[in-house]
Amino acid sequence: MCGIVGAVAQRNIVPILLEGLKRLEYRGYDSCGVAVNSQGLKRARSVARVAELEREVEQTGFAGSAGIAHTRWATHGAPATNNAHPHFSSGKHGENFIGVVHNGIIENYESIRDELKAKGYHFESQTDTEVVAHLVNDSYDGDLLRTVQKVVKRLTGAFAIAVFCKDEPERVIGARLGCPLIVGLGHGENFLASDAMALAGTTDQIIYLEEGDVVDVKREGVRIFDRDDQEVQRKAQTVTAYSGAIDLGPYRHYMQKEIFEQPRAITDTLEGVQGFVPDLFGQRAEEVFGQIDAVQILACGTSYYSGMTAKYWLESVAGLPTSVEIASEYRYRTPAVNPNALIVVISQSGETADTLAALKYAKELGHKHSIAICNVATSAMVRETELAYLTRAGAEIGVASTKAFTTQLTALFLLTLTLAKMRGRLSAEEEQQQLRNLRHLPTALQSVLALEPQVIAWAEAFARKENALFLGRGLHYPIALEGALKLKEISYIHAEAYPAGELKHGPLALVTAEMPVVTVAPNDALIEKLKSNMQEVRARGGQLYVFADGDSHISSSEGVHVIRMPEHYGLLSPILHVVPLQLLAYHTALARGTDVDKPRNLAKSVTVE
Ligand code: HGA
Repeated sequence: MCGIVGAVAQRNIVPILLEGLKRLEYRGYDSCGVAVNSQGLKRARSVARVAELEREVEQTGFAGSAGIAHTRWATHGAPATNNAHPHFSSGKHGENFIGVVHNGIIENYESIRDELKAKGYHFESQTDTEVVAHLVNDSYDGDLLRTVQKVVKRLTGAFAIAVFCKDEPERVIGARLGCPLIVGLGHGENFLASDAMALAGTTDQIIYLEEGDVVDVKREGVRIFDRDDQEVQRKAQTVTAYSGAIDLGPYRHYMQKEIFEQPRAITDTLEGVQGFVPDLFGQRAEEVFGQIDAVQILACGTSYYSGMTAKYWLESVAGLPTSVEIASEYRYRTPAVNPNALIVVISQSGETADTLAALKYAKELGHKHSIAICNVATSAMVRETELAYLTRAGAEIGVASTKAFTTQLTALFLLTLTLAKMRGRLSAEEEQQQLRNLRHLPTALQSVLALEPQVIAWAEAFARKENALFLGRGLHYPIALEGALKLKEISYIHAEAYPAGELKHGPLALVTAEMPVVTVAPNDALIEKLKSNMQEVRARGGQLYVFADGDSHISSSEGVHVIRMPEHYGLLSPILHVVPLQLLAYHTALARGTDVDKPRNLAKSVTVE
């Protein structure tokens, strides 16, 4: 989603701001802009890529030693130049007096806009952001820090902002509430960004601001104030995790690179795992796990599907009643609360706004225990849960999640077996067998990745379709859902997934010779049932594309195309079966010529509601 970069230095900071924006491109955006304070505020904005903005800036010889920059993913107002950030405010202090960039949503912007319009402020955009610029201008009392502290108390919603002022050329003020914002410390220069990745190569000394913080960024140092305006010290951390993440290596796209990184990502996620012990999840895990009698999973998108898969594991292996709910639904309803249910929040970034809000709501409702499954150690979600398991997928840049999903599944499997063991449902022998299976998983994944040429052959046919159905049963129904999501996200083909037994209750009406039906066919207890469902499709002329386990005796025939997977991998089979679906989506998108890493309308860390 939107990205913020800000800098105050002695040198020209425009290259740093633009480099920061490029590093944030992976989050997805529809427009971008940069502004500097150099004898007045100047800006350049574009609805094209950052590279285009850079060309524009080079041509105009734009330079300055304090500035702010932004990649926007529109929530209020179309992706258009006048809506791109930075937004400026002119008024009683003169032309272009205040400049603002903003991530998130100002919920009370309409009433503030009406008030400011009545005072004569002119609005150039349809964004909620512009009210912040005019409000700071209107409230300005000669000190930008004090003014921003006052202004943020009037704003409701979730936001991170960076603000600067024509009259205070060596200062940028940042503030966060509900959206991430970090400070980067340099030597005689300091920075702001929405994500440490933006500053990779500039500084690795990072301060993670806390909810309600306002920061005064100057060349000689930074001062941080909490929500009560008290000056506070926040510790800087050395953040090096991102170096190299942007290097594509031999791959054409980050998504392809990340699909092929999965064996490594799972190996890293399993590092140090010698058995299924509570300590893996935090010091208090043994005590917490001993008190729970159910599990409530909250997540969005792909993470929701990893949660759905975990439900099958948690109920059948650990014997724990498990509910899975989309976070944006849960946060607005009145659920019947079992305070002893463990809240499990799942998010790649750990900053997903809906999931964070659902976690907060669950705590307000009286849930006592929570755990985050997350890929970013410093994220809000990890800070706000009692326990955590960090996946070690490494930075995921492709908008369509791949390695984050399989490492989440790995973490959730560890959680399941740990709970099963504590509840006396895992023998020592089974524990050893499951550990062996986990350790062999990266190798098994390599043999699935070797199927890529066969998947490419299918992708040619899929690229000409506008619809596809995905079928799975049991543990692999969420995998069918994830396969359909991947295909729609990046190839824009309409894809739906159904539990195969549901076909006859409706979707069978869609099946014709034009409809490719992707079937996830592990050789598990449901295989015979699934074969009957496949017959139902064939009888209506549907074209089956089946990913069948090597030992499942499903072979190709007219209208039945089969790619043979390795032998059935038991409970961990979903982790293998999702990989060819990722490859199918990737190669279909490639054949259709879409922007694989930055699909239209989508963004990476979904930090707005
Ligand atoms: N509401 C602002 C910023 C949107 C945002 O943070 N997206 O991730 C706008 O629409 O410009």
